[in-house]
Amino acid sequence: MQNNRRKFLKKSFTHSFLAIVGWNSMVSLLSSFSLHENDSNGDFNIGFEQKPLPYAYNALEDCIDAQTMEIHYSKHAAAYAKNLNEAMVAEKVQKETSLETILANISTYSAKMRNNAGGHFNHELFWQCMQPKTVNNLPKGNILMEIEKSFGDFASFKKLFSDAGKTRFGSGWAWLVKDETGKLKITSTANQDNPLMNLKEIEIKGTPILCLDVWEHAYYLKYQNKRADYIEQWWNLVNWNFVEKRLSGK
Ligand code: MN3
Repeated sequence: MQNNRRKFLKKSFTHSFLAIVGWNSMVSLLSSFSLHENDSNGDFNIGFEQKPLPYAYNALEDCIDAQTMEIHYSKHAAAYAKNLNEAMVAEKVQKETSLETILANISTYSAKMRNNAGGHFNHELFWQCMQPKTVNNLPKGNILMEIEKSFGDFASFKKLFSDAGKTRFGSGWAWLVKDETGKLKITSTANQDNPLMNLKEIEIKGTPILCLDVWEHAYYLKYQNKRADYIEQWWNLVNWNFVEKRLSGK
């Protein structure tokens, strides 16, 4: 009896409450509660989202097919962003902390943070490093000068960078970085590691200027086991204007 009476009172209270304040107010009241719930995590960074791709999924055909781009961006890379945000909350990372700062201190975080902070940073940079295919796609200006200064000529640079991608065992990335003295260097990293991470496995550290994803998910549908063919085609896509901006720190 007591229980039924309580239920009745609760029900009629809810009904009269809704009748007085109206459904819309109820909805906004509820959403303010859920906002408040998020606010209890408000000090933690939950803000790293994927930027929209700077081109359509099919814009990189015939070097990278549309299906590969769609799965790569909307499934693989999306998962890194989602898992990064989960790790941010779980590990109570302050909201203002930049991704670069996290990467520079990655040894103090979990494996989940390492894989997904790296995965998110690497892919966001990778999308920007590409543009629709250009015939005779070569660097010019400042970036060409710096490449020639560090590697002799563009052909030598291209071979060294391609080799870094081809010889990376398993999954990983090839990188052109600017080290702390401003010198350009080529390196590669395993899995979703990158040259910003403070880990002993990272042989060459520096600011990433250009990167190439050599995970099988980046090329397998079109190229199967022929990673070298994918890399050769990829050179047609490099957005040298963007690379130049990375070089000058813009
Ligand atoms: Mn990838």
